[in-house]
Amino acid sequence: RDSKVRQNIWEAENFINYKKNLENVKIVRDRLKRPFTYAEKILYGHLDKPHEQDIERGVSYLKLRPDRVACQDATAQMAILQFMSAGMPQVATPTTVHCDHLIQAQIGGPKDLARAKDLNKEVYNFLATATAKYNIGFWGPGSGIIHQIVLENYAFPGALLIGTDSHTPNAGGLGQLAIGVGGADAVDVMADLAWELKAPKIIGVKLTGKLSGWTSPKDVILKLAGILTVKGGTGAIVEYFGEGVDALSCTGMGTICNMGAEIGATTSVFPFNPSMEAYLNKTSRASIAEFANLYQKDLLSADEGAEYDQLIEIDLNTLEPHVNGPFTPDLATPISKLKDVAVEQGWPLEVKVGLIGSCTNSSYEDMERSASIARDAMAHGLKSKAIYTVTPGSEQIRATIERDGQLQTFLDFGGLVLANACGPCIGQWDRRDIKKGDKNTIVSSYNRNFTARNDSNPQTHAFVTSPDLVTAFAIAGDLRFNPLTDTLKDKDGKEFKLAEPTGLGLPIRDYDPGMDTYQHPPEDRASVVVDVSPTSDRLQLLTPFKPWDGKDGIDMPILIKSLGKTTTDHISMAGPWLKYRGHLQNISNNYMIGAINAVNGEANNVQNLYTGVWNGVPETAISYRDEGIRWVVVGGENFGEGSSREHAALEPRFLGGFAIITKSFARIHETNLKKQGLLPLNFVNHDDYEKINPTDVISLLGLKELAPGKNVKMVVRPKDGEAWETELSHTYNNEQIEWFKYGSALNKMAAAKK
Ligand code: MIC
Ligand code: SF4
Repeated sequence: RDSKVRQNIWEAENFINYKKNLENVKIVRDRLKRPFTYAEKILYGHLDKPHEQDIERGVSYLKLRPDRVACQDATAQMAILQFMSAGMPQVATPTTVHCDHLIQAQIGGPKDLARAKDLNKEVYNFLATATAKYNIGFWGPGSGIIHQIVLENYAFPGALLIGTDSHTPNAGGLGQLAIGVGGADAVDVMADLAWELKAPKIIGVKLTGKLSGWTSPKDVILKLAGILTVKGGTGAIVEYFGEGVDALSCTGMGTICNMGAEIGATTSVFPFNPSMEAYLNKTSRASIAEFANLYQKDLLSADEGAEYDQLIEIDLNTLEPHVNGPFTPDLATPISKLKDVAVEQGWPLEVKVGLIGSCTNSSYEDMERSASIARDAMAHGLKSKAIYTVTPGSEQIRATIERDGQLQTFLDFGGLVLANACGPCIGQWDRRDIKKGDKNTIVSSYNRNFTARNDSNPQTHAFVTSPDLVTAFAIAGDLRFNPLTDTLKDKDGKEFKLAEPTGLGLPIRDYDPGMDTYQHPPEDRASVVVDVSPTSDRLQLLTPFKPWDGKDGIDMPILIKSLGKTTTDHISMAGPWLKYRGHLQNISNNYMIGAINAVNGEANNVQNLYTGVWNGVPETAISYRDEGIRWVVVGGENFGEGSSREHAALEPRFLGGFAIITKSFARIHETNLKKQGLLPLNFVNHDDYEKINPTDVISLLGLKELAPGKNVKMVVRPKDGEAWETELSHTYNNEQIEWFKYGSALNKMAAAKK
């Protein structure tokens, strides 16, 4: 148990710290004297100060020391720009950057990749040089999607990882606690500060029975999303256990953890088990598996009698395949009901496009199962009726399925193999089969399906489900098709039923690594020059925000009162805007353009309170800012749900916003707002949201006395009529209040260094 085992095959200097982790757990156990869940062991094992840390689930802020940081290209730009302002020679915690979000799907893998390399040259060059300079591992375009690469290379049981992407929890499939954060949080850890997380509650999900037939791991999380809804996991870690766990593949567990992001969970995790061992062995990490086995009982699983804050049981024997959507990932419909519901709801019945792969579902097992369905259809003379796209999660998966034949099957089936990248999942999709505004249905094996996400068409009804079902729908071309009960007609008009999908969890031979896409930081880093052109429209160095002037916010206009769901895709749209992720000024022109104005039910059309002029949201914000007028935003429930993109917080700060007042926030977005020096506040009384008119002005009083647990006084002054007063709550602790006072967390960090 004392051996030195490397964390991965890429970094010779980083070792696994089980011994230290276990010592920490013992310290905390002596203090709390109770059994721990697995997630708690990982958290407490990574405490900065286990002796003195306050620990109350759902209450205390934990100070943690993560093992590593991972960033994807769309968020890494801003993270690295912030890290550069911190003025450190290199990162203090092992970090990698992954190029996956900026590749647009158009005509197929190799050509799309070449096009992306050309279009994004400046950004890739910035990331390649900055990573080299600051001692960060760099996975270039074509290497694959961050979460797949992390699972294949960096994740290990018992580790704590933070990643600047909300689907970082994918690595929970390998027993790691992997948490999505904003870039500013990542910068703290890169700069050797402890990372802060509100001690999560733990939701236990007990799996019994065994999956079979058309049901797959994805259905566990689709079902759970239906039970818990998009905010049911807020402030909690979902920890799986029970005998049903052992029959799942490691990548299947990854899928379940990945989409835990859609229920707002801090992360999701499975205890170390034989499937993880098998996966580690197959991915050249047998020594880690062996080492983990030595710690399985005391560190890498829950204690007997561990208590959960909430308990849910799912019986895999009776679990049906599910299809979730449209427009929200928690609208879960079991396949047996889908036909009726779809007709009743008037969802377009023709399936136009089936998309498999993405970070959620692109394992060898997923590919093999879908290929088995495609082969069966082709044996009956059928091909895909719908457009069918395949997104391998990594170059390793692509190369392996090319070698083993599944890729050829997809091509024969009529499929289009896209680059190893996010592609249509994040709106990087040059879709041409329909016109913008046409009502239509697409079905994917992805995780998210917010309005307009994939193709910028608000009329696209996007459903998420398993790759198996996507493939079946693509063959039938109809959303009413239930492969468990319905027949298809073969080429001679004879009826037949598709055979149940089959497939190995892992390839028989070792994975084929494919092309070499990894750049290790060089020995001589001092001489590396990082270029940011002052005239670039894609990259812009950051200027520190001004500190708080010590004054209350008085009579501030409401930039927009947003109606209904306000996700990060509404606040800072992706797709075409991804190209400005390194340029704060340019990307700010998309602020809230997808949000619906409560006044007129329209997107991106708000009225300037003082001039009466109707204009876009960013334009109106800029006109307030340039007049020196601070403004607020009013919003509803789970505001900022979805992505980790901190642009959704940087933009309102850059545009002169002061406070964001909502019924509730999604975790990452709330932290991002605090870090950038905005005030995220919540209505104590949810009815106040209704009471506020967008033409009212808002005062926030007593901010000098802002303190943990103490509500903020808000006075609302309507245009005509009496002013009224109410209270807003917040989740600030003392240190975070400093971020507000300094103008941002980064300003605070810079001040501390002086
Ligand atoms: C997403 O799935 O929405 C993204 C794009 O991966 C985001 C990150 C981003 O906006 O850059 C996420 O999930 O955090
Ligand atoms: Fe990329 Fe989609 Fe995964 Fe986000 S959810 S990392 S956009 S594949």
